[in-house]
Order: sequence, then C-alpha cells, then structure tokens
Amino acid sequence: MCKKVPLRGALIVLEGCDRSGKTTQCKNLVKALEANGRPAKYINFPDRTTECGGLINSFLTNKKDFNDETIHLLFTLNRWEAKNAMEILLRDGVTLIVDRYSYSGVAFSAAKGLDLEWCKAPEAGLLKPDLVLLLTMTASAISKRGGFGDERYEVPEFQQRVMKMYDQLKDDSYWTEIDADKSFGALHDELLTHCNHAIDNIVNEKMDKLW
Ligand code: FDM
Ligand code: MG
Repeated sequence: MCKKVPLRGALIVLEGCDRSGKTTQCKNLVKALEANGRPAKYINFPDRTTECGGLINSFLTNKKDFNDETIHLLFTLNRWEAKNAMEILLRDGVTLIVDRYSYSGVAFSAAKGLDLEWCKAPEAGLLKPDLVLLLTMTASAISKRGGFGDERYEVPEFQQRVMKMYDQLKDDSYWTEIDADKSFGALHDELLTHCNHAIDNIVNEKMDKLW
C-alpha cells in the first residue's frame, strides 16, 4: 500500500518551563520521525548562532544588559529572521520540531510585567504552528528535578509565573497540554503520537499566521 505524501511539513512547537526535558525530547522526536521516513528538523529559539542571537546570548549569560522591551524585541527579531527558511523547509515537506517559539517570547516577557498584548503585537504575522505541545510540571516536580543553571530566568519562582502566562496564551484548537512528570520513554511515546497525528492531518498547503 502506498503511503499518502503530506501536503507539507508540520510546524510543531514544544513549550514549557526549563528542566521539563524539552530540548532532549525535541531531538529524539526528530530522530524517531526520520527513522519512520518522515523528514524532520530540530529548530530552537533563541537561535544563538545569528548576530541577533549573539546579543540574546550575552543577555542571558549576564554579559550584557537590555531593558525589558529591548530584549523582548530582540527575541522576536530572532524569529522573524528565521521565518523564510522555516517556510521553505515546510513547503519541501520537512516537519519542524521547534524548541520554544513566540509563546515563550510572550510568556517570559509578560511574567516580568510587560503588557501581554504589547508583547504579542510584534509576533503577529509569524508562521502559526499546526500543534503546540505544552509540557507542564507542578512546582514540586520542578523542584525535585533541580539543576537550574545560572542563566537569567533560571529561578523556580519565575518559572512558575511563566507557566501561569502560558495559561493565558493557550488555545485549545491547536494546543495540547502534557504532564512531563513521567519517564523519558513514556513522555517520548506520548509526544510522538501527537506529532504523527499532526503530520497526518495537514489539510492546508498554506500556513496560517499568528495570532
Ligand atoms: N526566552 C526564550 C525568552 O525570554 N523569550 C523568547 O522569545 C525565547 C524563545 O530564554 F529562559 C527565554 C526562555 C529561557 C531562555 O532559552 C533561554 P533556552 O531554551 O533555555 O535556550
Ligand atoms: Mg534554558
């Protein structure tokens, strides 16, 4: 039996607080999809390899200071500069597994006190994901994992505020919340099922836009 070729790749975003295992899960999802003959690529934001990403890295590692608005806009710019390349890959049938996206941008900045709508505005027009997988963990599960680094924002109390902001952003029409407090393998299997479902259910060749 011949397998139906999807119209395009799926744009799948993983969101959640630090220490939820997002990055390793994203990379393993790409491996699993590719092993099943589904082209996939790992993308992460911030992308620290660009000039703009270098400024963001200096900020996160406390080597440079920017006010809240400026760093917010740098994170956004870092997504705009990736947009065309992402669109080309999706059109070529490559599924993108994205480690953080505009939702991190808005949730982290709003958790610092910036107005939520102000934070959302410059993200408008970026590619809208087909699926957002939000990894959730309770405060006690987070503290059990420990191992926060010394970058800015890697503080349990702040991460809790960020999780509350995700609640204001989530949209049940394309978000799925997943409890990340389980074994790596069990979480991987659950995430992979959702990714395969999203790829199988692409109906529009054209991408939608945020918001
Ligand atoms: N972060 C990430 C933001 O504040 N805004 C954004 O737009 C993005 C993409 O940067 F604390 C924060 C989230 C995190 C930090 O991210 C670095 P990684 O995933 O730990 O590299
Ligand atoms: Mg981090």
